[in-house]
Amino acid sequence: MKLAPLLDHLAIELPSWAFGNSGTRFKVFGTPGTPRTIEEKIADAATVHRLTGLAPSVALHIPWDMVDDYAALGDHAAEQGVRLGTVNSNTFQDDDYKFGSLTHTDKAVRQKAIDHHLACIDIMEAIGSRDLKIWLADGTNYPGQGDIRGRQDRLAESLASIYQHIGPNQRMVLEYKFFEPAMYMTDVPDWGTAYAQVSALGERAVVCLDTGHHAPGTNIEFIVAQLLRLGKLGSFDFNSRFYADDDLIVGAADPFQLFRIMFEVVRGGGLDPNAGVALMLDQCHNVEAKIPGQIRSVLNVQEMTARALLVDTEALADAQDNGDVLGANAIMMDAFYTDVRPALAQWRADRGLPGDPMAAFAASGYQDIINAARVGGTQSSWGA
Ligand code: PSV
Ligand code: MN
Repeated sequence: MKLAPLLDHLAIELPSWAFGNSGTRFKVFGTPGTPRTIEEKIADAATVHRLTGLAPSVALHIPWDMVDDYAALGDHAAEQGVRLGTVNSNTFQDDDYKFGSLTHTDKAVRQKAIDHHLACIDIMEAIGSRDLKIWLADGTNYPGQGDIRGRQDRLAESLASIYQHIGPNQRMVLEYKFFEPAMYMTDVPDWGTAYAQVSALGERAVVCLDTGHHAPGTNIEFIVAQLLRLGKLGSFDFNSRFYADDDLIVGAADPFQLFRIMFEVVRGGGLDPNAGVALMLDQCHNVEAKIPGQIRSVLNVQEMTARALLVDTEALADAQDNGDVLGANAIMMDAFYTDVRPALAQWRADRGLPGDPMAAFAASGYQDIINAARVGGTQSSWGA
């Protein structure tokens, strides 16, 4: 089974917020060992990387992960064997943003949101981060509440103000989501809107596809293929969903969908190191253990990527050209049904990694150590 070299390029960024507590509007459960600081979140993320070799970077969320000294934070990450990655902005937890941030009718509020992004760009410079990821909670709950067209215009203007400050080696990545917290419409609901907005800005503005941000039944791999074709697929936020934006472990709800997505990523050259497609998790672990939750997630992405790499693309093209519908479908399914786990255990062994990272974490005693050490202080939360 030939998985290298493409599989060797797989790098999945972990979100700092996955290590904090999270929940629903009904309850956020506290958990022993939950990090109180970004340094502790980074230590947990580094543990995932040490055991899997798959997660060399950690995304920050500002202001949740604000520190006084970003260079020192970068050094701390490097000491742990990881680096700092995407900077995620946050314009959804301030009273001023009740009726929008970058789309707000009040220029002062728009400027405040723009300034927040400029502060994020300063942080990116300090830590050598490439991507500024923008997910907006902006939208409306009732028909007539806002002027749909005017909000698009203001969004375009605000994004342009931010984009001017994006450095030559940096990118703006715009994420779409079809509902929530706004329920009637969001201002960036779909890939088409994100694509239209970033295309108006320039080359260094691209789209983030969050797998949980689509209506049920959406053919996400089609969107992947299209954005790659257009050169605008900047990043993934991986997670899985049964109902809404569930933020569950990627590949848990629908492994076949993850396989189909990774097949299109491979097909579109998205795994090539120069493709500029950042793979990230965007998940919350409400009831399951967080560090194993992240380990399981990166392993799921690796496993479905490996299966996607097994598709016999020559035979597939042949079957497609000859109108062999069932033959073509069988080629896809053969790859999907291949158990790649032994080959991946070998892949890990060849690289000095534990064959079974989940078992290795359980045996490591790391959880007991952090449970004992992280007492007092305030546990981090999504939405801290
Ligand atoms: C909210 O839906 C969300 O999960 C978005 O997907 C962002 O990427 C993430 O929060 C962090 O802001
Ligand atoms: Mn996301």
